[in-house]
Amino acid sequence: MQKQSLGKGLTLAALLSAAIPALAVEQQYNLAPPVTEIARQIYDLHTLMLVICLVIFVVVFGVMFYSIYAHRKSKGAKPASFHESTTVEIIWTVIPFLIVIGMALPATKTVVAMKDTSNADLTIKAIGYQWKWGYEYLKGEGEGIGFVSTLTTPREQVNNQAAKGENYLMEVDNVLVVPVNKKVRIVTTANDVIHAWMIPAFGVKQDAIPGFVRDTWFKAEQVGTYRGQCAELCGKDHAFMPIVVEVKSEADYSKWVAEKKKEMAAKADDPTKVWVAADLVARGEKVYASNCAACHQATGKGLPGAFPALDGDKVVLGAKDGQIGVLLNGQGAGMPAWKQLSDVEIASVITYTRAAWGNQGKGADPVVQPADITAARK
Ligand code: HEC
Ligand SMILES: [Cu+2]
Repeated sequence: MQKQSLGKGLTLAALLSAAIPALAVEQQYNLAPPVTEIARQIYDLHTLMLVICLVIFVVVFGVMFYSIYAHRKSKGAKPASFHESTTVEIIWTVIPFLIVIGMALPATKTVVAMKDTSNADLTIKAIGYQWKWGYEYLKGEGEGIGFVSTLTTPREQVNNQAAKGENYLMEVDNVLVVPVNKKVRIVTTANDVIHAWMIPAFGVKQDAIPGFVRDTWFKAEQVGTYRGQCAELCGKDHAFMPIVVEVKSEADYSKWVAEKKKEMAAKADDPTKVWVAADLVARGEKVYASNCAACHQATGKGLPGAFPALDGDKVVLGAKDGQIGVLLNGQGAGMPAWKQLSDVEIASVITYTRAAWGNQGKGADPVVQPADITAARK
C-alpha cells in the first residue's frame, strides 16, 4: 500500500523491499509494518497463531499420511476395532483446550489494552461524513483546531483519463497531524451512516456510528505519514474517503499547531459582513467542489434517478428560504443536512448554485448573504 521507513517494526518483508526497491510496492501480502505497541502485538499474535496452525496442520496430516502409508492393506494391516477409548477422548479434549487457552490469553491481553483510552495526551474527534472525514481537536495541545479532510485524487485518474499517482485514492487535502510518542485518543462518530476509522500501521480500526460515540487510541513511535481508509461500506464513494495521519516530532507538532491556529484565525469569516456577489460565487465554487459535486456533479446535472440536477432546479431558482432550508435540514433520504458548514460557506454555495451553469440571471434572490443563514438557524 505504501512505502514505510524501517524502524522498530522491522520485518523480513520490509527488509527485502528496502534492499530491492522494485519489491516495495509488491509486498502487500502481510500486515502493515507496525508503528505502535498495539500494532506490534497484533502482528506478533497473527504470526504466533499462523505458526500454531501450521504446526497442527503438519502434525495432523503427518500422522494421517504416515498411517495411511504404513498400515496399508497390501502390507496386511488389520484395523483395530475398539469402541469408546476414554484415554483418546481425554487427549483430544485436553490438547485443543490448552491450545485455545494459549491463544486466547495473549489475545485478550491485547484487546483489553486496545480499549484502554485513559490518560490520553491528546483527544481528537473524528467524524465520518458521506464521504470525507472531519476532525476536531478536543483536548490537549492544539485544542480548538478543526478541519475537514477530503480526497484530493483528481477524477481524471479515477476515470482512467490520466495516469494514476503514487498515492492514488490515499491522499487528502488536510491530513490529521499528531505528535510522536504521545497517547492520542480518537473519539469516533458519524453524521449520516456508519463509517470506520482505520490505520493498519497503528493497529486501529473503530466504527464511527451516527448518534453514538466510540473511542480508540494509538501512540505512534515513528515520525512519518500513515494511510488508511474508511473500513465500513458507507455508500457510493466509500472508496473515496481515505485517512492520512502525519506523525510529527514534538517540536514540529507545536509549530504546526501555531501555524494552524494563525491560519484559522485569518480564515475565520465574519458572518455579519455583507459580501460582494462575485466573492460569494468564487468561495461557493470551492465549497461546491468539495461537498456537493460528488452527488450533484460538477456540471450541476446530477445523476438521473439518484441525484437531482441543480442546473435549472426549481428550488435553486426559487425563493432563497427554500434552498436555505434544504441545506440546513437536508431533504428526503438522500440529501444530507449541511449544518456543519459555516454560515459563509452555506451562503456562498447557495449563491454559487444560483449563478452557475444555466441558472445565471434566471431565478429569484440571486445572492444569499451569511446573515440570512444565521437568521435561518435560529
Ligand atoms: C450524498 C449526496 C448529496 C450531496 C453530497 C449533496 N446532495 Fe443535494 N441532494 C441529494 C439528493 C438525493 C437530493 C434529492 C432529495 C429528495 O428530494 O429526496 C438532493 C436535493 C438537493 C436540493 C433540492 C433539489 C430539489 O429540487 O428538491 C438542493 C438545492 C441541493 N440538493 C443542493 C445541494 C448542495 C448545495 C450540496 C452541497 C452543499 C448538496 N446538495 C450535496 C444528494 C446530495
Ligand atoms: Cu465511510
